[in-house]
Amino acid sequence: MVNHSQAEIAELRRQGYVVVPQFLQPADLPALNRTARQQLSARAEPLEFEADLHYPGAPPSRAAAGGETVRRLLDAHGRDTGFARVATSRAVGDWMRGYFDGEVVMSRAHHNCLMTKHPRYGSLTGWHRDIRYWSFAREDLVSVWLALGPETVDNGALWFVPGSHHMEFDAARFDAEKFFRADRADNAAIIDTRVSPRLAPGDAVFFHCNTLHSAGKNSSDAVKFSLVFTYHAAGNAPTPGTRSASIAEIALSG
Ligand SMILES: O=C(O)CCC(=O)C(=O)O
Repeated sequence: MVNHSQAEIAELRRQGYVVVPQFLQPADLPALNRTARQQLSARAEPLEFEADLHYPGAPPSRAAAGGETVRRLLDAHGRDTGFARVATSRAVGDWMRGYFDGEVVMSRAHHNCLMTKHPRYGSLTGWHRDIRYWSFAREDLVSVWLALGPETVDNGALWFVPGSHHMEFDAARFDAEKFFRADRADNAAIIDTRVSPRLAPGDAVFFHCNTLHSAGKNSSDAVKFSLVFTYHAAGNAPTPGTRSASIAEIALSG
């Protein structure tokens, strides 16, 4: 019989992403949600603001209406022991060791955050590959996105292009910020194949660093909260001198 996570890993290899329903323990969800809301209302540092990224729909500056809207509560691992427990849990470690076929390390150089998407001032995120955030010997990192509440097209859920992690594109297909140019007909044909999986509270989506993805605006009246962490094989080193190598990584014990 195929073990559950082996089938999920095969799906990730094929599609570039896979949804794992009820990956978080239901008993852990209330505390994770409580902490998420407490930390957001305390505006506990370090924070990233929508206004600083200038994505479509974001307030133009910190001084503008909605300018103090938080996008990411950074360093989720460092900010709360409950978040850290999830990031380094046996369930995540086993899944990632299964994918990488060996020892696994968590990067703290990007993601490692509590992602929020606010009604009204939350921006939409254009099509991109997360590898733009990192520099590693091999482009082989996997993120886990953990929904603390429901995620649908209406509240700004992720969209993915299935199979796009296997596609090869020259640099002209991306803009200066490494967003995949939706204004090109060849790119638009690829984007047309997008899907947005609905996530229930506690569901996870695992996705490869080369999978094209985007996310819409939140047109509901509630903030959406998700925990996001990224992993790579212990033998896949960050490039010295880059942001990826700038902060000590966390080895996941087996
Ligand atoms: O929730 C979003 O707007 C998308 C976030 C995303 O794709 C990313 O951080 O790489």
